[in-house]
Amino acid sequence: MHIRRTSSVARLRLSSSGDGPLSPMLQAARRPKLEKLWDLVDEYLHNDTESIMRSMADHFEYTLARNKWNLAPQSLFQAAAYSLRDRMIEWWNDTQEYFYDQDSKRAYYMSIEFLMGRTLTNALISTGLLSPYYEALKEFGENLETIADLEHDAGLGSGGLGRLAACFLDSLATLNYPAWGYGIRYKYGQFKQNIVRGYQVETPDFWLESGNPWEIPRQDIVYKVGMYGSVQYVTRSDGSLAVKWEPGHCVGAVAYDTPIPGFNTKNTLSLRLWSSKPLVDMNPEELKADPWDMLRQNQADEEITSVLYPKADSDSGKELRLKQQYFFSCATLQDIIRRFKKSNRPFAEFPDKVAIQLNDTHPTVSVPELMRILVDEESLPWDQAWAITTKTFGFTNHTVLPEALEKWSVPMFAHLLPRHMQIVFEINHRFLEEVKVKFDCSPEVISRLSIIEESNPQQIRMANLAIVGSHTVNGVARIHSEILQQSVFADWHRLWPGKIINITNGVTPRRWLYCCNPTLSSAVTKQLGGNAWVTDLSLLKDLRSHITQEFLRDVREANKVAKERLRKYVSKLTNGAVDLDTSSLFDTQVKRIHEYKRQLMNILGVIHRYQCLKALTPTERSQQVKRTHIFAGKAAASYQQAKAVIKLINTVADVVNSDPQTKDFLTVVFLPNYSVSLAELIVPATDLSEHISTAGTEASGTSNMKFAMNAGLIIGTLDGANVEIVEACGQENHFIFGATAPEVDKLRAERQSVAIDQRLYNVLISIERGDFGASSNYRWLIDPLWQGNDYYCVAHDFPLYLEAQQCVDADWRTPDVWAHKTVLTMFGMGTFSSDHSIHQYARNIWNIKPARMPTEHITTV
Ligand code: F58
Repeated sequence: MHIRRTSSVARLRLSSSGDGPLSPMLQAARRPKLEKLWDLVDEYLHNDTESIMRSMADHFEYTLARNKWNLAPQSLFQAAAYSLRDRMIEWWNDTQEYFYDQDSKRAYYMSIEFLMGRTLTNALISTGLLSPYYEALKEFGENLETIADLEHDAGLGSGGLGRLAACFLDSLATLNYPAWGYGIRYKYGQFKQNIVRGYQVETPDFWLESGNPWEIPRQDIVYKVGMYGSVQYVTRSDGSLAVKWEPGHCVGAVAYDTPIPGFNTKNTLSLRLWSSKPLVDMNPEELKADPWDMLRQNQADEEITSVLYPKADSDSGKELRLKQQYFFSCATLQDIIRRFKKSNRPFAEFPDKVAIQLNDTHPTVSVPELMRILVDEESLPWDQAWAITTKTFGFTNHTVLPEALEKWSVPMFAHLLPRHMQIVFEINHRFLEEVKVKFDCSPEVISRLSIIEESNPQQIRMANLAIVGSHTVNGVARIHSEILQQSVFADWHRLWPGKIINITNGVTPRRWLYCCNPTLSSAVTKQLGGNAWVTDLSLLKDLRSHITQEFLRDVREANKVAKERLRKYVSKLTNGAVDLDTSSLFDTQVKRIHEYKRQLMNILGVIHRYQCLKALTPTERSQQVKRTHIFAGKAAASYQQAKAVIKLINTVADVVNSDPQTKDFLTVVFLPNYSVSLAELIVPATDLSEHISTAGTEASGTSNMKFAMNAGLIIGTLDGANVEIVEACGQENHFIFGATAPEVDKLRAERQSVAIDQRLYNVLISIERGDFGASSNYRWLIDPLWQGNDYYCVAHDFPLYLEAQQCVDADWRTPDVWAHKTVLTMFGMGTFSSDHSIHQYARNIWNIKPARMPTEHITTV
């Protein structure tokens, strides 16, 4: 079979950087010369097993320069990745040309984090090339799963916010929306977590160690990013005064593109990540300086994109973070504007062609940056520039924790970005004037609304800037958006009713069900008579009314297969020391370690269970539900309380797993270095997952969705997306407990001291006694409980949590009841696909339409 492109696509192939055609003049100049080249480029690569083997062999020899004597273990993975990338590039180029041709409005998703995980298996499944690659590797005597395991996770994020961005890209591509992801190409991702004698020890995660075959460096796409310097006033030819920022130093932002394939569509999007590099010729005055100083400066420039979240405990660390944010915003806006300008439209039409989403406040300096470009460089009047800016940006909030709302000190900001500081003051001044005129606000309200906090030194409240600078603000689950409206951003909600909306998060069913749980997926496909559910998860609800015995059996079987896979992983990890009992109930809590997520309550509950088991006779013990408690998650390096929780979990694991009286009934494991690929292993193997944050603190949570989609039950509080999940799947199918958000508010307001339940008392005493090593390790955790200084309401919710766990045990003892609940849960998850969320962003915030590339231009010769 021979496949060719038609001339219409061939014409579009003339682009230089893949995201827009060359000017007609350049086209005319180049076309005759390169005719033969275009003829060859017009032909798509073939996808039969033999052609794939050929391309892998070519990459093996020519790209990687390998031969039979220097076969690195990674090389087959890399050869497979490069050959697949070739195929994705063809569709990526065509997609960009198609969007350009259609003159589509594009959405730009700006995120400081993208937690992509591994790419190979997902991309093979999306492109429909799994089977020929499987065969090709088999012909080479290799197994696809083994090869896929060699890929290093791209862990450019720390949690839900970054993983959400990755799920959204998958949905945007799958749903054929014209969109781009923009972020930073950190050299080091989130640190690697090692557990040494129970403690978390961080080492750098140099994820690029063996190269990154997915990315395409665009050394020709480099933008100049200025910083420091001063502001000059110049007179224009018409006599008006213009402001000009003269940066004191400039660095370069180089683009690295990663193709993002859609599932079952040829549309392929791009994630563009920026890397910093020195720009010596842009800083001529520095040329005179000492060469060693210049070298140090160059290194400092390269360091801007070195690590995700540089330590912010010093002024220089804080400045580096702000530098990252500005660097990212400045390069992204230049790129977006360059693309917009190709259409020769006036700037007034910018918001008709461009929607930019600020994923949390990290890219918010984009607001004054766009104003600077429009006012200072494009000479637009302020009001027009402001109208364009506010029609362009949307802002997503991901937290209600006051300590997580970003602020930058005015002196530091003004030093790094003097012109932006002026612009922020001007935005604030005009905004507050408008508020005073239009609304009858008290001085207290005005001071809360102000972008500038009048502290010493003054601070810029980035959330306030993002709200003022955007047309729509959204929370990420219903309860979270209500809290934003009624409490965190209540003043704004009164000022601009309707501006704060909700779009509940979702997760991609491609990665989080279809790819990570093939056995369960096959069962669903069999039941529905096809795999349309992979792109339309709402089809699952049709299955709720006729649950067959066969399906229940299939679900149990899938769970068994996944548990066995996890058992093998843990056994290998622990050199055979821990052999999980796959017939036990797998109870899992995997997420960032944070006080509000209350891993502490979970492990205290485990200690209570251990104490109960110890108090029983051997016969009584043998009648108890066998359990495996699985934990994973990283603690921020400077977060003492979270690190103490990790130490406690590991020590409890040591004690419990080696106690001959209990070890057959209770196992505890802490799996180090939680990552996307580890989650893919854990999620399908879990019977019960814990989402037990203090009500009103977790914005949404997304792992709750992953577990439920994989037919796992939830023990949880009425917090974040749990509320909507149990509403959709039936509260009776889950184990909901604890104070509600209003009750938590009340507890805190009344400063009620909660009496310590006898069971909690026994657990705390046992920790004090040193049953789990020196109690001094855990002072951070237990003293606040003894002292009634229990902000996250652990003591209040503990007894309720234990009761909920008893209900879990009761249901587990009746396997039919349990199985029904798991299936009803899975079938209720239709609206928690990120596809559902993305459709809402597209309709309610971005106003963009799908643009699916027609595939008729592929002709078979
Ligand atoms: C998370 N936020 C929320 N922040 O905690 C979670 O409820 C939500 O489901 C998810 O966003 C997606 O909306 C989150 O991951 C961060 O990682 C912060 C980044 C900046 C430093 C502090 C953590």
